[in-house]
Amino acid sequence: MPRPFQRRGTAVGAAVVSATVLAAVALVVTPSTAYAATTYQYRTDFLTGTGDGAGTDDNVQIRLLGVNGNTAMSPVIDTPADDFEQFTHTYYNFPVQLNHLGEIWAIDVRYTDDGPFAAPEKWWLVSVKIKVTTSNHGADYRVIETYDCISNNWVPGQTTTRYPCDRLT
Ligand SMILES: [Ca+2]
Ligand SMILES: [Ca+2]
Repeated sequence: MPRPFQRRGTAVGAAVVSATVLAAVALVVTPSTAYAATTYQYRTDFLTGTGDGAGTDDNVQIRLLGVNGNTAMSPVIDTPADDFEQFTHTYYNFPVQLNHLGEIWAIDVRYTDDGPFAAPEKWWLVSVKIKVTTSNHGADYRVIETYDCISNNWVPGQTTTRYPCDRLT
């Protein structure tokens, strides 16, 4: 008499286990299929001045300061083009990131010689425009904020200069 009773008990136990396994699988699957975090990309647009000698081949780096956080200082900006030439735009896009910086209130621009034996150059920066976009794995790309950070002057060399930014949109 005890044997059939034990078998039934085992069967009930197995059913409980498989229900637990299913529940665990559901817990793992649900968040990953529902995962769709918004990502942000910060795109900068440097405008170099129109005057003689406004352009430079020296090293330019930038970081963004937001009310909720800052980016790291960028690498030296060097696109395939001759960057930061007279009356041209130079673009640098920060890597796509998960955290939103909040309202951007300033930028730090680092401007240094491109080598220990290179003659220091001058560089006239008109402004840096910033465009913030969302890109939910490419599906919801849109511009959510734009800023203008104005210099309208020579950028001091061998140092980092902070420029305030105005939100445009
Ligand atoms: Ca250049
Ligand atoms: Ca270049």
